[in-house]
Amino acid sequence: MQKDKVDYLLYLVTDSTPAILGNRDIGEVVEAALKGGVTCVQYRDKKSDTAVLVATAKRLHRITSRYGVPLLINDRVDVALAVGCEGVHIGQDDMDISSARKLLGPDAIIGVTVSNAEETQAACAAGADYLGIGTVFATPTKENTKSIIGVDGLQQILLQLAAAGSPVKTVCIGGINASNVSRVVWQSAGNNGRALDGVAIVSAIMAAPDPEAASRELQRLVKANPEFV
Ligand code: TZP
Ligand code: MG
Repeated sequence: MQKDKVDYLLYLVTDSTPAILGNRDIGEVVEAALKGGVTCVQYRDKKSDTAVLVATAKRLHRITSRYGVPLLINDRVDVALAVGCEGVHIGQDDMDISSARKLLGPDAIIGVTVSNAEETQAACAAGADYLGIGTVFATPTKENTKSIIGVDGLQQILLQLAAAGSPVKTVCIGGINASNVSRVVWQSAGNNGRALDGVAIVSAIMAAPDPEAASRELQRLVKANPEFV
């Protein structure tokens, strides 16, 4: 999979906790979301041990590969290497970007969470392929988040990237759902700013009674936005 062809439009981040996944099967929920139009999947599981992470990631990778969609692993460069999936998503407290790049190679996708100007500058300089910008809105899915940046904070970062002429791709994350996604995409681009490449979503897809329908509706809303034309 060529990483410059990756579509970040509707980026699903998984969650295996009972509050979100319940007793459903993660593979079935992810496959339903893929049928509904998810374009990128991040396997995020903060609790399971390494054996479960590797086994689940292998299974998810078989599923995402059938849809031609990349699978990224949250935090764990070793799991991504073991599975041979398309890349990782790392936070500010995880392995640094250049070490991850050294291990994964030039073709891997490396995404980084950023919430302010300094982190954005550093992630771009270190060669991140995309940025997960947030937390936009407070969300029960990630309670210990250090910074809620709002749509204004998101727009500031997009303006910074536009001013720098950066080629890095962008998604926003945190509390995004069908009721606010259009406004977030529209407002964050501002008048002469730069548009997001996509939106990253956990609960509005993973916890939806019908993840396929939820994904289809979110994709419709994002695509209807003139910023994405
Ligand atoms: N990083 C910032 S907020 C968040 C992550 C992983 C969780 C977003 O979850 P939701 O349910 O889409 O608000
Ligand atoms: Mg992390």
